[in-house]
Order: sequence, then structure tokens, then C-alpha cells
Amino acid sequence: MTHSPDASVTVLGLGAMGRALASAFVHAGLSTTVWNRSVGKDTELVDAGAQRATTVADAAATGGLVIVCLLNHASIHEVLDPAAHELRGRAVVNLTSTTPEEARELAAWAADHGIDYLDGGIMATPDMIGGPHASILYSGSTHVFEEHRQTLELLGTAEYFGDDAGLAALCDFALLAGMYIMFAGFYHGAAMVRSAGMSAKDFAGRAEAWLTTVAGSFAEHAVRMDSGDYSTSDEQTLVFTKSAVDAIVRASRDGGVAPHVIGPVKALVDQQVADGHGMEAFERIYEGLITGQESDR
Ligand code: FVH
Repeated sequence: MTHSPDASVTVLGLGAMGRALASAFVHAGLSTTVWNRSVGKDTELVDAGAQRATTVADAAATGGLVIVCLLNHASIHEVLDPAAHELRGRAVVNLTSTTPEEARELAAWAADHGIDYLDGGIMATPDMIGGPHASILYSGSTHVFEEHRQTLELLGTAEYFGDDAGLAALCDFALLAGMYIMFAGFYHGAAMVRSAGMSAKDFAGRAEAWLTTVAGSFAEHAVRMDSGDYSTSDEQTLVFTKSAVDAIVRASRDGGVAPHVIGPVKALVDQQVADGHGMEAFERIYEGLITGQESDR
């Protein structure tokens, strides 16, 4: 069930993202209270109609939905802990990036203080907020999500993953991991062609077309990954892939490019071949990534 957007919203944290969030609320006509640790970042928002709060407690006391967008997990506690009393009974949506375990810890802290907590992972840059390509993943309090959904949709598409507060952060970080590795792959390719005088700009168009095409096969790969059956009748076996990746590593070195990015892919392929899976599909390297829940691996 959706409701009308909230009459009032409070945004704690006015970095680049917090300002974009607050701006979307102000421009949608919501009564918006803003607070930031250091002064000066609220000027444009106040000029546009936002109300300035000088303390977190004052900001929290204004009522309505509370949106938190700070640097990290530690800064959330620094800001919210002293205002826990004022936040009792209120709905808080945290859009600061945290790990899933940090999000769960915040949900437990909120529950201990009578605060209704929803966690969110923003899949957008500040300039995208309020536009058609902004997406925000949520998990935690079902009540907060349902009650404030229409307000949250002013920021971007809102998707709810369930009442485990860590799920949105997990999916957020999983998508970001893929993004960083993809960009590093693009930089590696650009470094290779640079040795022949091709600019990164010229390479970018080719890389975009190629990566967009091959990304179309994710779902096909996922069938093997989910089933655990990596048998294949086509020629793209791990032995074949090893030959290709080994050659790419040699070509990189010949061109003066360090194997820092491609090297881990080679290591994963080599391990699967050494373990006797050479005639299975490339996707089997997925199994080599599963190490249990040890950290820093
Ligand atoms: N910007 C982006 O593209 C990404 C997109 C995806 C999601 N992230 C996450 O959003 C969080 C905030 O990001 P941001 O871009 O607004 O970050 P900054 O511009 O660096 O602003 C940080 C704000 O946090 C305040 N702050 C930091 N430490 C403390 C503290 N100990 N106590 C109180 N406030 C603190 C800082 O205040 P100030 O320095 O201006 O006084 C800013 O308001 C982040 O989790 C991204 O991962 C954005």
C-alpha cells in the first residue's frame, strides 16, 4: 500500500549525496529540515526552502521521516547515538554505505532504542537522484518501507529486499564489486592498446560495445552457477580459457602492462585446471571464489 509523500522529512548529512537527496525532497514540495556537521553546505538548500537545524536533536525533533546520509558506519553512530532519545518512535532510513553486518548492527541498535529502521543502498550518483536511472535498494522495517514508499520514490526506483536489514547493503556491495572489477578490466585493456598508440577514448567505444554484448550471457552463466553442473559440450572449456588467459598475460607483459588485474583471473583458472576441472566450463571459477565467511580473503 502506498501513501501520499510525507509532509516533512529530515536529512542528516549534506555531503554530495545528502544534498542531492534533500534537494529532491525540497523540489517535490516536502517540508525538509537539513543538518550537517560543518556549516555552509546547506546554503543552497535553505535558499530553495529547506529549514536549517543547528543540532541533530533539533533536526530529529521536527518530526517526519529521518534520512541519514553520512560517510560511514562510525559516523552514523557519532551522529545518531546522542539523539537516540529524540528519535524514539520515529522512522529512520539510513542511506549511508555500510557492510551488511554494519547495517544489521544499526538495525539492532535502533530496535534497542525504539526506532523503526530501514537500510538502503543507493545505486546512483548524486546527479542521478530523482531521475529515471536512480535506483535505491532497501531492507529492514517493512512498515517504514510501505509507509514511506512514495516519499522514497521521489529519490529513485525503490526496491525492497525483506526484513533482514543487511540484504540491501549486500546486494549494493555485490553490484559495486562487479562494477569496480569491470572498470579495472577496461583500464587493463586500455593500458594494453596504449602501447600501440591507441587512446583510451578510442578504446572506450570498442570496450563498451564488447562488454555490453558479452554481459548478455550472464543469465546463461548463472544456470551453471546455480546448478553446480559445469559440464560442457562446447569448446569453451577451462583448458581453452587457460590458453587464452595465459596468452593475454604474456601479451600484457610484452606491452609493458602489469598483470595486476588479469593475474587473479589466471590464478582462478589455473586452480580449477590443477584440480582436474579442465574440461568443464569457465564459469567453474565461481566455485573457487567461495571460501566461507572468512574476512579479508
Ligand atoms: N557520492 C556518490 O556517488 C555515492 C553513490 C552511492 C552511495 N554513496 C554513499 O553515500 C554516503 C554519502 O556520500 P557523499 O557523496 O555524500 O559523501 P561526502 O560528500 O564525502 O559527504 C560525507 C558526509 O558525511 C559527513 N560526516 C563524515 N564524518 C562525519 C562525522 N564523524 N560526524 C558527522 N558527519 C560526518 C560529512 O560532514 P562534513 O564533513 O560536511 O561536516 C558529509 O556531510 C556515503 O556512505 C557513500 O558511500 C555516495
